[in-house]
Amino acid sequence: MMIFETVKKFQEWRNTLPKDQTLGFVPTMGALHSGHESLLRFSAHDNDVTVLSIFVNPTQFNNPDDLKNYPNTFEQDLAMAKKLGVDAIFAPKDMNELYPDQYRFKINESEFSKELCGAHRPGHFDGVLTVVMKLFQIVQPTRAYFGEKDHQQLTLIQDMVSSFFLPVQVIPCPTIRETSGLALSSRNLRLTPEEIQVAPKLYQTITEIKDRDRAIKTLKDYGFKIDYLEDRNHRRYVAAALGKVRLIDNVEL
Ligand code: PAJ
Repeated sequence: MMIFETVKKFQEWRNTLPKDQTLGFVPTMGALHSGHESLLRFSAHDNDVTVLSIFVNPTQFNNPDDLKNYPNTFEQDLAMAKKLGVDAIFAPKDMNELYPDQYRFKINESEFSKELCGAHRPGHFDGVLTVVMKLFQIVQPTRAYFGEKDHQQLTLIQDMVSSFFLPVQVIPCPTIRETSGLALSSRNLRLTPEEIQVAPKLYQTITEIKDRDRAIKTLKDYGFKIDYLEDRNHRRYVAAALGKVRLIDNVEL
């Protein structure tokens, strides 16, 4: 398994791959769990070569504490990648590697990116779309794998790909959950033992209580601080904080 920290070294390797080989790409911010693992398995199944990227992208964090506290389990991540047959990891250590322009150029979507998570995290989706665009240019994947866990992100990336005629197929992958229903997330590592007991109520409530106002009240009673709970396009989206940890989830209605 190859590990690259610079764009140049990665591109040199990319250029050695035969043109007729398919390349599957899984972009992540590390602290890998079974959700990421499932994306990597889909990619390895569908493609000749699988590339994983690990980069905690500063431009998508509107909260400096969230960035500072983002979990880092790099050695474990390497072990998981190796076990799953990942061919190469692109893991730039330095922000300048991906932002030689100091973020002077960015992708800005003007509608859906301003709603739901975008309304509560100003600039978040500009950061996500910009880094994914950069990664697509560097990695040049045939297929790229994204989780439905971040459904708004997935939708915006699909729309960006079609708007800019990017030659990549975006493959949506189902949300992986604990048996309790809690969606796996790197941020779950930061929940206290008490919060871990309450966290599954998020999924249970949005699936079991159809009435929106009652669902919101129930979550508040459990101690969640709600950012939003909205039903649209046959899907229910929720973001809520438990202590210092912000959780998101969504289900098909
Ligand atoms: P990250 O949160 O590390 O997630 C990487 C990918 O794993 C995303 O496509 C996400 O939807 C998926 N994922 C996370 N938890 C999942 C779960 N429980 N089940 C299925 N898939 C899951 O999303 C990002 O990183 C970043 O915004 C990124 C796209 C890498 C851009 O920086």
